[in-house]
Amino acid sequence: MPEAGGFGKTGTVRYAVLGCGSTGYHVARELANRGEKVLVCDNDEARVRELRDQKLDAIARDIRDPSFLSGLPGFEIAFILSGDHQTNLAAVTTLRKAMPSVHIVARATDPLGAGLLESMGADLVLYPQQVVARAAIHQVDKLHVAGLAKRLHDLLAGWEGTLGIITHKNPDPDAIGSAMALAAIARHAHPRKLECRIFYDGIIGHQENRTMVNLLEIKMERLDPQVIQDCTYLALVDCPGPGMNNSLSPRTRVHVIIDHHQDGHGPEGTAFCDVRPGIGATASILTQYLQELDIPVERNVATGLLYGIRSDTRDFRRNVTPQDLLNAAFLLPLTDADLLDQIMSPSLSQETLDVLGNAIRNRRIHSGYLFSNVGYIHNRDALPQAADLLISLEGVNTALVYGISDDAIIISARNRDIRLHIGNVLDEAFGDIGDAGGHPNMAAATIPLTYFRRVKNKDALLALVMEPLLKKFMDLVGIDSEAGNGV
Ligand SMILES: [Mn+2]
Repeated sequence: MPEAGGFGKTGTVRYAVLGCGSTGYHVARELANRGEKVLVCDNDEARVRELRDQKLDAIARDIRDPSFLSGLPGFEIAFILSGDHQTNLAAVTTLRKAMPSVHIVARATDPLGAGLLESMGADLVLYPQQVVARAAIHQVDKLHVAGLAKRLHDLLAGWEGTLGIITHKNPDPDAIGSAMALAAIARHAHPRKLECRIFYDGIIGHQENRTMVNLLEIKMERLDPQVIQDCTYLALVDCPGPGMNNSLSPRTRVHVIIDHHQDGHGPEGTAFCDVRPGIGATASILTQYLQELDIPVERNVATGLLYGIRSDTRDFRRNVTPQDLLNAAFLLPLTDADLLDQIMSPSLSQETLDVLGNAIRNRRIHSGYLFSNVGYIHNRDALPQAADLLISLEGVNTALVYGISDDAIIISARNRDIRLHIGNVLDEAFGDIGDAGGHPNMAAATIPLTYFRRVKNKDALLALVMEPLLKKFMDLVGIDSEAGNGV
């Protein structure tokens, strides 16, 4: 058996392709085309001559033979690609023993053989049939998105008048960035005949979101029923339907829906609907459209979209998919890095600081659950920030922060217990009396005060209402609310 150190006497190459049938040949050719030095071994002398004729560095060796490495130059990465399972298994065994640090990619001839190759020391096992299936599905997905983008573009190109783009209530960067991008697509499709206006309701509360709107010079108007009358067409971004996280009546006819939330899909008659719960941000979907349509992306639109993807995925740490990363990579060179930096590091408002302070001070922890009452709040966007902060506390798996505004009780929840879907729990606990739901790891609920709006002492009202609500929540997740001692 040759020593690992014995290689390299005749020079070193980076890659070796061991077993050179059609799969091996394609890998060797691809590497050679990239200018890489590749060593090829095959036991068929005639095949070796053929490969040499094609300017490949080929040597006749039977890779089943435990001494096949003797006299070969050293290499760092080996592709073991013959069409025979026993041959590949023998080669993996020999190679792993002789060259412990070499990186081994081996071909399986059936799914069962894959495990065996791995157990003998292959770092990566490829089963070509599966590789082909995945590539085919990836291509079909890409075709599907290209088709969607084109359909949206064609639709917009046929419209004249005003397109009202509506974000969800209290819009976040994903909603705002997506609205900007949809307006850019509409401008491209129909530059003179279709005017775009962006609407929102609630407030743009988070200091970073306000900075985004100011620095990117986004014109956003308040949504009121009268203005909606002025629009020829309506589009919803980052919310799944009329009346779902926006103040439209559920019967409002909307023409375009683009979203990534789980619940709901476009009502009948929606001209264009793309709701993809699998993806990390609506801004990701819009980025795909811009890419597929080959529309030049303006600096402020690219910056808005990238900020949308980053903030919805909490900087690529939450609900992120490979597609989100690809889209972010596409946007990065088109963005204004200084501007993004300014948006992401705005000054903290006094009120936000107070809410964070209250949330920290009033926290109560029970069996890994943290509850905190922040009392009366003016700016509801401080609440998710408080929840984000408190979930990072040691020993806390789930954080529920709640407060009261002039017209609603607001709950913001974060969760890192994988057995719990906090969105579903909030929906079950509060869905019958308000708007509640979200993702497995983040969720929110808004419970309107209706008749109790006029109650002056909001703090007392909050304590009164929350007691049975928290009990219901605790019963659902299975903590003993009695032992919780007034949690
Ligand atoms: Mn979103």
